[in-house]
Amino acid sequence: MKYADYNLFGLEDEFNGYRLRLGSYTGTAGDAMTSNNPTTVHDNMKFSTKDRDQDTSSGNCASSHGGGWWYSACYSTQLNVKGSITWGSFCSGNCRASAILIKPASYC
Ligand SMILES: [Ca+2]
Repeated sequence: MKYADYNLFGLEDEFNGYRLRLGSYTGTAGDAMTSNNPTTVHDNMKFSTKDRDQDTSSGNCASSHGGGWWYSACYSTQLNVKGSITWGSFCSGNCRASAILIKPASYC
């Protein structure tokens, strides 16, 4: 079992496509959400679904890869696909389970 902890998890509003804003990473799974590769990064990407393509690909990543996520073109992590969970170099479609835990925090 491994984990990735981001000290901030924020989403912009609907007008801004529910763009993901992550803070600093600590953990053991690797920082697969904030890749320097613009085709696989997730931080600062809008949320795309099959019927609302907001990714940076010419295609539709949500249609091609099993559903909604903060795609670029397309992904290095994918936690939303049953039987095909991927996290960077840690696992490629063969992680058994994932959980996203979010704790409310106050802004200063
Ligand atoms: Ca697209």
